[in-house]
Amino acid sequence: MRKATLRRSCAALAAVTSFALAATACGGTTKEDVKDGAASAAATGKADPNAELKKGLTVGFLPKQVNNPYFTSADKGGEAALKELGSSYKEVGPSSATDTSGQVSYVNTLTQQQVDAMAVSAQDPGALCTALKQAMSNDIKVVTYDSDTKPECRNAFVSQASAEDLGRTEVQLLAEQIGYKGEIAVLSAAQTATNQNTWIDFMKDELTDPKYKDIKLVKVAYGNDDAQQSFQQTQGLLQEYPNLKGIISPTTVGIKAAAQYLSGSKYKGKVKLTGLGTPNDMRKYVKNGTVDAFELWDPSKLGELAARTSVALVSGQITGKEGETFTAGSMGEYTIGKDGVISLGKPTVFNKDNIDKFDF
Ligand code: RAM
Repeated sequence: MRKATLRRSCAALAAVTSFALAATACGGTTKEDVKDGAASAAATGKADPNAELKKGLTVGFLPKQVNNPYFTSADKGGEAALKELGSSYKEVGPSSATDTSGQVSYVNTLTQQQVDAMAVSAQDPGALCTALKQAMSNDIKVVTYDSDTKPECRNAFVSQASAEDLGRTEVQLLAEQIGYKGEIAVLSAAQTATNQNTWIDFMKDELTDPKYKDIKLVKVAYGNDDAQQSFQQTQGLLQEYPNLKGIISPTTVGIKAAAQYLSGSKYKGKVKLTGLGTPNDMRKYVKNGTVDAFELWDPSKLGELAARTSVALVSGQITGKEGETFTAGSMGEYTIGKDGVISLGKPTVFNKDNIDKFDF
């Protein structure tokens, strides 16, 4: 049987039976490219930094939500990098950021299709674990980007920035804007989102510093990365807390909807808003005085780094262990940190002075 046929029949077997059974029946030869660096890394469990980067791979991107402009931009970065590296890109994913079972099905689909690697932004830290472990046991490299799962359920996590920095700086930005006094609220994405929940934990910790003693976090609301729900949640916050002085929205969908609500209301410029948004979404609200400053990283660079990490893993240059290094093309050298985390870098703070320099 030719290897390509073997791959297909094993994938078909995996589709109708359990993955464990399929892997056994296929004698562990479900992938044809057991050679070069990847083979030596698999055999020794050690990274080979000099292994040649493989071409002709397929990397599947599975964002939290396909119709979210943030992920469109991130995944385009991944697509361009894969093209440059001579590999193929595909994107699958749910249209709602709260469709966790949909995400699980997409992981299984990518596994059945025997992609070489998948880059996943997890809607929930635990829900995808079993499916991701099955993917890894089928010799598929799993990278999370943007929003992580548990460390044992993936090979590496490509993080947008230090979660601690993001959580703390958002509180610092808002505290300055409201003069360190008053009630504040958070408008988040989905209640289960790993990335937002990690940032919110750091925000709460930052708020325990005595310099914020006159600031009170009154509520964390969830707009589920849905424009309409986020808009309504903002409206609800202001009805429930008429003395609210500020909102932090650590989601590009949430901050845009909150800005839209505030800019058309009597609260414009009075209730301060910061968080994570794209300069293109937020430009008009910065120019019309609704928003002073907010932050973000370049999503396309995040997608590019996820793609380059996936190819480096499949090629055996890295295995995901702390201390390993690799060169991510023109992005330069990256070192894998604790728990397999690779950090993109520092976010940018945008305000009226610099926002026109950015186009994403
Ligand atoms: C939304 C998503 C994404 C998050 C950004 C900031 O697009 O929730 O996961 O990283 O906002």
